[in-house]
Amino acid sequence: MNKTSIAAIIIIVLAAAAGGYFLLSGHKTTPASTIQNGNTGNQTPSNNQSLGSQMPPMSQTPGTLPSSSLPPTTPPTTIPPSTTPPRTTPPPATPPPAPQPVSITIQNFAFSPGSATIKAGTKVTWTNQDSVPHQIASDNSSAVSFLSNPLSTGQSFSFTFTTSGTFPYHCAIHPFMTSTIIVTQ
Ligand SMILES: [Cu+2]
Repeated sequence: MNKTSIAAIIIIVLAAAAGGYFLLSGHKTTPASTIQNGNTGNQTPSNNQSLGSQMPPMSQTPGTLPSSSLPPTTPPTTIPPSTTPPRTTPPPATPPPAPQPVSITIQNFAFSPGSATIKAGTKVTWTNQDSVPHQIASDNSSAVSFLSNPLSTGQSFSFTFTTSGTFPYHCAIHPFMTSTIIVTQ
């Protein structure tokens, strides 16, 4: 009788303790989970759905417009290659304006050569080889005027003829010394 009663009491106590523990734990967890799910769960989904349905169209339309407008701006990268061709054309222009200079010797009271035909842009240099001074001067009828200082032996005077025409000149010290420069294009 004693053993069975003690065993029964132990079982009852254990069962009651276990049942109360489960009931307490169950009451604490179930209400908390239902309240939290009910309050927060019902509000957040509705807000997320309403916001979510509005956001996608907003993000798609602005996204598509910039992406379509950006591609046209990239093509200009093909323009740089066009700058290379013009560089090849300038070189031919430089060679023409370099005619060979012409030298005229003053010797025995005469110009040698007596007359010279040159291209426009040619520089003419007179050099006095006489023991007496000479002075190069353009005639008054010449379209271009030039006048040197009196040239001692070995001294030179240069003048560049840029325009076409016939330009007579003489020695200012010895007017009988005459000659002509003919300039062609
Ligand atoms: Cu002279």
